[in-house]
Amino acid sequence: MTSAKLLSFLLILLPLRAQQTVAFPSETPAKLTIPANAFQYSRQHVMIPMRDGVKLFTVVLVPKGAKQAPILLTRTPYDAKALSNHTQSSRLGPILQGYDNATDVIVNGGYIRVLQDVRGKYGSEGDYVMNRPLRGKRNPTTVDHATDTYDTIDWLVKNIPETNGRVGILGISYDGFLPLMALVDPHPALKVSVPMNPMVDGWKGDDWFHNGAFRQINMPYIWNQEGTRDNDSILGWWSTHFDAYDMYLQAGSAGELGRKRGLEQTGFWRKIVEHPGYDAFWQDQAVDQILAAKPLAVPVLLVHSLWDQEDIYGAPAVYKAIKPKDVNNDKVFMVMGPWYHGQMIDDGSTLGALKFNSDTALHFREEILAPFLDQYLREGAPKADVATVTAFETGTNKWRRLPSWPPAGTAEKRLYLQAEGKVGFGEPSGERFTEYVSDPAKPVPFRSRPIRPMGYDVAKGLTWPLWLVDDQREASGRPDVATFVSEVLDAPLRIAGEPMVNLVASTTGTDADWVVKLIDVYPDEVADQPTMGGYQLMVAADIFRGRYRESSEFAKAIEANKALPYRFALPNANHVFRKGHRVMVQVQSAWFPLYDRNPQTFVSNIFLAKPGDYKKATQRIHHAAGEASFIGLPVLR
Ligand code: PG9
Repeated sequence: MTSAKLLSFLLILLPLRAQQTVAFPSETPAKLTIPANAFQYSRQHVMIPMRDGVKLFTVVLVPKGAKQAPILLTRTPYDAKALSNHTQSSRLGPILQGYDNATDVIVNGGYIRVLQDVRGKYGSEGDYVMNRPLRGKRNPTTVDHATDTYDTIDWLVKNIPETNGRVGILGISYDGFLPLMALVDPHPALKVSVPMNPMVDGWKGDDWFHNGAFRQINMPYIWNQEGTRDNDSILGWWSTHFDAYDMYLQAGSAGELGRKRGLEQTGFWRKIVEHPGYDAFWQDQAVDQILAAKPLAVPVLLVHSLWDQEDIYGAPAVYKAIKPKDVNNDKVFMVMGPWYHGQMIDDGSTLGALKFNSDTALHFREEILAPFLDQYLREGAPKADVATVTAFETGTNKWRRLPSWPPAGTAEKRLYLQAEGKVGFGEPSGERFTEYVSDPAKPVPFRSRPIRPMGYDVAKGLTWPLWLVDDQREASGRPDVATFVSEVLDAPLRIAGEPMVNLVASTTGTDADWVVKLIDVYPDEVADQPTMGGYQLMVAADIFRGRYRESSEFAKAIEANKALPYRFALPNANHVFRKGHRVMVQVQSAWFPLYDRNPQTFVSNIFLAKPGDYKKATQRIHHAAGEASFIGLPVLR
C-alpha cells in the first residue's frame, strides 16, 4: 500500500474510532460518601509521623457525642484496618467484633478506639523487624516500639479534640508484647497498660523455643509475617500434606524444611538458625529483664492464660521480675484465667472438655478489666476493687483474690517417680529405673493425628487452641512414653506456682529431649459429665532440650549412659487435684511436630542436622536412692 493510500484508509477509520470511544456514563460515583449521621461513630484513617519521619497507619474511631473520653490504643502487626472492619455496621461493637480486645468493655465504656499498624506492616511505612528490639545493641536505629508508642500518644492527645488526654494501651500476644514495650520511658499521657498473653522471652518459654527446643510449627507464621508487608495470601505458606506430622517428618530437620522453602529470605529465620542457644541475642531482648531495670511509672495489669498454647511463659515471668520493685504495691497486678491464648476476650465458660460453670472471661472483663481501666482513665472514677493477683483455681472452679503470686503458704513437696509406674510422696525403692526407646523415625505426636495447622476456627477442625487440654490417655499407652501414676487421692491436693522438674535420666545417645507432663487423672466414671471418666488432663507440662543441661547458652553433648540431673520449671498452675482423682506424670522424648526432633546424636546446630544424625536411643528415668527423679510441687496448705 502506498503511503497516500494508507493515509486515506486511516482517515476513513477515524470517525469509526471516535464513535467507539464514547463512554457509557458510569453508574459508580467518582467518590462515594456515606450520609452524615448514618453511623454512631466517626472513622478517621491517619498517617501519624514518628520522630524519624516514618508515618504509621492509624485508625481512630470516635463514638458520636464523645466528650472528655479516654483513648484505648492497640498497636498491631495484624492489620489495623481489618481489625476495625469485621463488618460494615453503623455501630462500633460489630465492627470491632472478633479480635476485639474485649468489645464489650471498649464499647460500653465509651472509649475512643485507636488501632495502629506497627512500622513495616500493612498501611504503615518503615521496616518490619520481628519483635523489634529496643534501640541500642540490637537495634542501631533511633526508633523502637517504645518511641513509636510515645510519638503516637503525643499525636493522639494533641489531635483528637474529644479526648480527656488519658490513654490506655492493651492487646493480646504480639499485641500484648507492645503494651510492655510502651512501659519503657512512657509518655506522660499513658495511664495504664494491659498486656494479655504477652510474648516476653522467645527462647525460654514463649513462641519460638521452649528451653532450647524449637517450635517449628511457627515456621509458617514467620514466612507469612515477614515474607510480605500485608501477609499476601497468594504468597503465603503452602500445604503439602493434610497431616502436618508427615510434612515435618519428611522434611528432616527444621533447617532443611526452611531451606527447601526459601525461608532464609526472611531476616528473622536467619537469626533463629544462627541463635539456637540462649545467647546475648535472646538475653538482651527478654522483656521481663528489660522492665526489671527500674520501677514502673505506669500501672500494669498482666493477664495470663493457664493453658496458653503460645505464650505460657510471658505474663507470670514479667510479674516475677518487676513485682519486687513495686514497693507501694500499686503498679503491678496480675490475672490468671482458665483460658487458651486470647480466650479472655471470648466465651470463657468452657475450654475443650472442661466446664467452669460460669463465663470466666466475662467475669474478668466486667469485674476486673473494666473497673481497672476506669480507675486510671476516667477522672473521678473510684479505685477499682482489684486484688494484686486474681487467679482462677482450676479443679474447684473458683476465683481467688491473692496478695501475691505464688501465694504465701506454698511449700515444695516432692512427688517422686517410683518403680512399677507409680508416683508418690514417699522416697522411691525397688527397680532403679524405667526405660523406653525413643525413635526419631516415629516421634511421639503432641496430639492425636492428623495434625492440622495452627488456626482458631474450631468449627473447621482447627482446634490448635485446645491442644493443651487434650486427653493424654493415648500417650500414656505408648511404649515410648514412661507413665507414673499415684494412688487415688483421699484428700484434695492444692498446688499454686511452678512445679519444678528434677529428673535424673540417662540416654544411650549424646543429646535428648525430655518432655515432662503433670496430669490430673479423673475418676474412672464421672456422673455429671460421663465423657470425663478417666480423663487425663495436663495441668502443667514442658520440654527441655538436654544439650542445655549445664548452660542455656552453650550446648554440650550429653555423656551417654550416665544418670544426670535435669532441672527445669513447668508453667504455673493453680489447681486442685480433687479427692478421688489421681496424679500422673508422663515422660517422653519428643512432642512432634510442635517441636523439632532431637537427633539424639550431638551435633553443633540441630537446624543443620543430617538424616544420618537421627538415631534411636534408650532413655532411662532413674528412681533409686541417690538418683531419685521427682517434681517439686508448690503445695498450698
Ligand atoms: N503468639 C503470636 C506471636 C507473638 C509474638 C511473636 C510471634 C507470634 C501471636 O499470637 O501474636
